Amino acid sequence: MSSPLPFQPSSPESGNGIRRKSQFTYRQLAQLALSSTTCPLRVIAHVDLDAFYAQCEMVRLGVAEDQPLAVQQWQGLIAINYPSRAFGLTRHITVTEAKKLCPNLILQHVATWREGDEKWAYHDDAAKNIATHKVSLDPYRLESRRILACIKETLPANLQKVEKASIDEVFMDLSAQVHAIMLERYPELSVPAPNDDPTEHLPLPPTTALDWKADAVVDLDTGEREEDDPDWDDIAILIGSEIVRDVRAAIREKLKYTCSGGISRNKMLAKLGSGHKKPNQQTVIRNRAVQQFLSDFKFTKIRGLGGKLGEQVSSAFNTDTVKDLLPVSIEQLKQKLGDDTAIWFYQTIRGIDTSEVNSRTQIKSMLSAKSFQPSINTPEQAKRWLRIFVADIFSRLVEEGVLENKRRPKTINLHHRTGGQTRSRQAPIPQGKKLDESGLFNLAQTLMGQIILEGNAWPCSNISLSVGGFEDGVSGNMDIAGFLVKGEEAKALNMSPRDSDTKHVNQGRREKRRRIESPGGIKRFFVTADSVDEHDDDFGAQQLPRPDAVFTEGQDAYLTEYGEVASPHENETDNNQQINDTPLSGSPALGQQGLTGYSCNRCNSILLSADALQSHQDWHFAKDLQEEDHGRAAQAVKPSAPSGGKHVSQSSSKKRKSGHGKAEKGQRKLAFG
Ligand code: TTP
Ligand code: CA
Ligand code: CA
Repeated sequence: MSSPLPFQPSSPESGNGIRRKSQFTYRQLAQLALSSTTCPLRVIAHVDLDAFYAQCEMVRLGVAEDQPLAVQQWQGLIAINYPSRAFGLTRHITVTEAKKLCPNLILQHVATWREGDEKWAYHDDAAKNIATHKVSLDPYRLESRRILACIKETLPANLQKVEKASIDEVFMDLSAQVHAIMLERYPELSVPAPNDDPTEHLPLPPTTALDWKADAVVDLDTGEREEDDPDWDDIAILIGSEIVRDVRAAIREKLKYTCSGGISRNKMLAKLGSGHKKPNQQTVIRNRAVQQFLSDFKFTKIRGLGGKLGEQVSSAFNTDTVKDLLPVSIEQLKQKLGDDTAIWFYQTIRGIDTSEVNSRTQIKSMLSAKSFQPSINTPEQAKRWLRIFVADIFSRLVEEGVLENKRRPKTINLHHRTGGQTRSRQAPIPQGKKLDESGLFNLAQTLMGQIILEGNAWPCSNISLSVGGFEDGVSGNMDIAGFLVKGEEAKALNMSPRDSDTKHVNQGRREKRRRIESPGGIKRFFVTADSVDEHDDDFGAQQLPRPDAVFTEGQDAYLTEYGEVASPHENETDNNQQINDTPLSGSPALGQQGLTGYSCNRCNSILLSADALQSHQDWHFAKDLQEEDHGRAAQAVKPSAPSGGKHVSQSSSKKRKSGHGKAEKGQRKLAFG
C-alpha cells in the first residue's frame, strides 16, 4: 500500500533483545511540536458534554444534581440526564411513558419562538402548540459557546488547536502543548540529536510508573505487557490526559458542566474514547491498546461507518465487527468497496486517521425551517414565520460577526413545500453594504412573493430559509464593490438558474482542483475542511472522512436545530457509545418501538399516524433540502446534475433511491463527528 502508516514501530534492540532506545526519533519528536498529522507521538483529545441539553436546563434552573430531568420537545424527549437514565428513560419514549417510569421527573420543554414574536422564550404551553411555535436552540448554543471559550482560556494561547465539532463536542490537538511540557519535564529531549541526525532514536524515558489517576485506561493489545517500560508515546498521552483533566475541571468549576473525554493518537479514536465511559470520565487509548480497543467494536460505531457504507460493508462481508474484518486483505476490500473506500476502510479499522483538528472550521450556511402542522394557508402566516426565521438566522449571523462585516453570507435560499412538491428560490445577498435584519427579511419576502405569484402555494406544509456561501467581509471597502451594489441588487432577484449553475460549477471545479492538488497519502481521501459545507454553527462543522461519503442515517440528528424536523428512525444502540450516529427522536409519535402503524419507505421507521408519517417525511425532506443547499459545490463537480435557482422536486425519496450506490448530491457536506 502506498499510503504511509503513521505509526510504524521499530524498536532498535541491543543484542540481548532488550530495548535500549526509544522507538521514536528526534524527527518524530520535532513533528510533535508542529502538530503534524502523521506524527506517531500525536495527542488528540475529544470532549463531549454529558446529557448536554439536560445539563443546560439543570444549570439554568438550579436543579439538584441527582434530580431526574429530561428535555422535552413537543411530546418527545431529546435529552435525558443521567439520574433519569437510571429509571430506564431513553430518547425513544414519550413524555407520558417517561412520567410513568419516573414520576419524580422534571420535564422542561425547549425554548420556542411563538408565531409573530420577536424573540424566543421558555413558554409553559409550548408542548401543546406545535402549530404556532418553533423550537429555538439558542440557549444551548450560548452555553456551547461559553464552554468553548472556557476550553480556549484553559489552554495556552500560542499552542492550542481547538475544533468545535458539534454543539456539545470539541476536538483538541494537544500535540504542541504536550511537546512543550515534555521538553520541560525531560531535559534530555532538548539535547540535539547525535551528529545532528534526525533519524537517530531518542533515549528511552526514565522508567517511572505512569499515574493515570482516575482515567479509564484501555487494556493493552495482545503481546503488549504493562510491565514493559513506557516509551515516549505513553508519556505524551499521559500528559495529554492531564491536560484534558484540567480542561474538564475548569468547565466544571466555572460553568458547572460535566463532560467526558477521550485521549488518543487521532480524532477517530479520541471520539470513540470520549463515549467509552460516561458520564464525567475520561478514557485513554494508548498506541499499544488501539487494536485491542477497536477489535471489540462494531465498525458501525466508527465515524463515517454508521450509515450506508457500514451497511454495505457488513452485507458484503457478512459481519459487523472489526475483528472479523481485520484478516480481510486490502485486495478483497477493493473488490467489494472500490479502491478509495477500501483503503480508507482498511486503515480506519486499524485505528489510522490522519485528519486534522481544524481550528478554523467555519460556518458555511445557516438554516431555519418549520414543518407546519397543520399546513398554513395565507401570505400573512408565511410572513410571520419568515420573520421568525430571519430573526433566528440573523442572531446567529450577529454572533458570526456579520455586524462588523467579518463574515457574511452571499446567498439566501427559500424552499417551499406544498402537496409533496417543493419549489426553491435563491438570490444573492447584495454585498458592499451592511447586512441587516430588515434587508434579509425583504429578500426572504421577495422570494416568497415569487412563489406565491406563481400560484399553487397553499396549503404550505414546510418553509425553510437558509443563507450560505459565507465569505470573509472586506470591512469598510465601498469603492468598486459599493458602486456595483445597485446593479447587483437589481439583478439579485432575477438571477437566472443558468447563472447560478455556472457559478456553482466554477466553485466546484476550484474545490476539485484543491482536492486533487492536496498531498498524497490517506489525506487525499479527506475532503478539506473548507470544501465541506456546514449546516450551521453548531452541528455541521466536521470533516468528512471519506471520498464519496454516503449519507449516514442519523448523523444529522441535529436537524432539529433547523426546525421541527425529527429523526426518521430508531437507534438500537447505546447512545454512550455513539459517534453522533444517534438519530433524533424529538417529534411526537416518532421512535415508538414495537408498534404497528405507518411505515416510512425510506428508513422503515414505524409511525403512529398519517400525520406523524408526514412530519417524519418532512424530516427526510428537510434533510434532503439541506443536502442540496449545501452540496451544490459537490453537485457542480458533476455538471450534468440539475440545479439552479429554481427547481421542483417531486419526492425526495425517489431521488435518493435512484442515486443508490453512488454518492448523491450534497452528501459531501454531511459530515458529523
Ligand atoms: P449527544 O451528545 O448525542 O447526547 P447527550 O449529550 O444528550 O448525552 P451523552 O451524555 O450520551 O453525550 O447530543 C448532544 C445534544 O444534542 C443532546 O443533549 C440533545 C441534542 N440531540 C437531540 O436533540 N437529538 C438527538 O437525537 C441527539 C442524539 C442529540
Ligand atoms: Ca453529549
Ligand atoms: Ca455529542
